[in-house]
Amino acid sequence: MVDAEPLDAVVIGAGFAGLYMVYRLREQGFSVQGFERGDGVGGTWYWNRYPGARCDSEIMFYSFSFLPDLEQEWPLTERYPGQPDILRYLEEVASRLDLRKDFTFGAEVTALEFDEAAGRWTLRTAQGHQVTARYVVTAVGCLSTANQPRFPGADSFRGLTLHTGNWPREPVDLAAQRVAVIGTGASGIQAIPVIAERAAHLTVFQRTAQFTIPAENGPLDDQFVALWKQNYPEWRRRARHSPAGFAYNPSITSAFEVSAAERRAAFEAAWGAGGFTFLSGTFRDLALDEEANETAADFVRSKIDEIVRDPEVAEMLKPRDFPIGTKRLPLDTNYYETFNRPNVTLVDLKRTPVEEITPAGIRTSAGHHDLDVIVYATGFDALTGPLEALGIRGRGGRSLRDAWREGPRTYLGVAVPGFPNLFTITGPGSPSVLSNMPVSIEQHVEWIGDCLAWARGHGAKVIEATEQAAAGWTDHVQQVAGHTLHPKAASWYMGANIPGKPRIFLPYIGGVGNYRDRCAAVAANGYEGFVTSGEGSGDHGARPGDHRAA
Ligand code: N01
Repeated sequence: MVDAEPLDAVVIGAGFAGLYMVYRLREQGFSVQGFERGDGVGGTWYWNRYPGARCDSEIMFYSFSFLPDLEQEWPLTERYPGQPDILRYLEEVASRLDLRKDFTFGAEVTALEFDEAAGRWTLRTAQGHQVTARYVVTAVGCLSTANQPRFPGADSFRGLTLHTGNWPREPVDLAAQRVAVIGTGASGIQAIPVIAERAAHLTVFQRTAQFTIPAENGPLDDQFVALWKQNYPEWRRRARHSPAGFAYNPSITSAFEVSAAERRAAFEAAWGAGGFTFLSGTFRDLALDEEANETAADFVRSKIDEIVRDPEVAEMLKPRDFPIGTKRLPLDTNYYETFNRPNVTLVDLKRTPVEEITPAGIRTSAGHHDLDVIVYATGFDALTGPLEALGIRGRGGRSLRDAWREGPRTYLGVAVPGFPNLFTITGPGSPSVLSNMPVSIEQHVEWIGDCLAWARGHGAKVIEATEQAAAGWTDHVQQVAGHTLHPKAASWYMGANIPGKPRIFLPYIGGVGNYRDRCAAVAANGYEGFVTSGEGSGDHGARPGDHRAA
């Protein structure tokens, strides 16, 4: 399966990002081929099929803006779309744009090597494909490499072992099963209430209690949908220039500008309304000031007391280790309520850690739990994991893993010095996971498409971010994060969930709108921070002392 004719570009991944990138490049007249390890399109929504999987972005914002017909035709059924709906949406996009013919499915990229003399990449897959291309664009998602803890004895378990991020395509029947869920992040919090309704017994193994806010999911009113669709262009415009890719106005009031009673009323109203506006829509300083943050955290803890009948269980569920919002705030449907069910047990792993997994279940320091199914809801090696797994080798054969040993260094989260002609959609150092993903993905795809067209127009064989630009951007990403409470949490944003991973704040928290302006300015200044080389490029932007092979 060796492709002799070099391509202009390869795109890795067939989720929101990969589908749009392939379409965009094809429309721009580039020869492009997509590679996807799954057997179909969908990306995140292909792999995360666990019970209760649903998007925490409201459906009105969770779609492409560049398909106005589909935007009008697609039914906006419930407030938060479920995994099957989103997968159907992406399948429809792929059909309408005739994209499947441009992808190779079931193809896991294991090596990407840059040939400095030719200025091209060679891509290889585990299934034996090999192609060369001028450009590589990664569209591998930020949360696609599962974090699978290795407990002693794990392989001896005789029952079924599952991971939320890699759920089987065929239905899993949990009825009458004794199920364990390990992990209480956004995935566990979505899955636990649904599994509890199906399973004979559910044991939740919690290491760190998490804050969660009601989603208040439900059907959308016809009139609301009609009005929304009428005004779609304006909603989209606002989302693009907002802090997080939603068209809502953040609060401008400090938590301490109001009385304690008014504060409580504001939290109560936001809790009742459901969704992320609990933080951004109530008070402006919750992400910045510890005391202000504590007022919101206290409110959620008081809600746990109201909801959970057993005071001992309520106490175990109360988060106390980190400021609210510094680990991604999950949205839930009946999460705390689930612990009132007679068939649900909560185990605090900090008090009674897992000692081993046995053929029949899990043994903690307090005793053995007999189980038929173990569900790992233990998250991902976020942002860097999916990129490092591609086996990327840039200039001098240096691996990306090695280049990022101290943490990722990127320019705008989209390019990496030493890895020319490689572009990363929603890479580390971009708003990515702190934003509504389709908004950030569209911005990156369009920016990368324009950049490649510009490079082609300038006859460049190679375009590469400079060390200086990447160092400046990486510092800026850390500085902005340092103004918030985020670095205080041992979160996956900080790489803290993966043993040995450097502690560095991975996404860019400066806001989607600001980031977009910054990227636009870089483009307007002739792709400032990049150097090009090759026939006809006039070694555009090359700095003195820059002796790179063309
Ligand atoms: O993963 P997580 P997730 N032993 O890393 C625990 C997105 N998402 O899949 O906190 C025992 O948040 C870990 O404990 P601790 C969203 O961005 C989006 O839930 O590290 N426990 C934690 O409780 C989200 O943030 C949607 O102490 C272990 C849990 O496992 C991101 O995906 C829906 C452990 C992991 O939580 C990741 O969420 C779902 C161990 N060895 C997810 N290792 C949407 O709405 C880890 N844990 C679109």
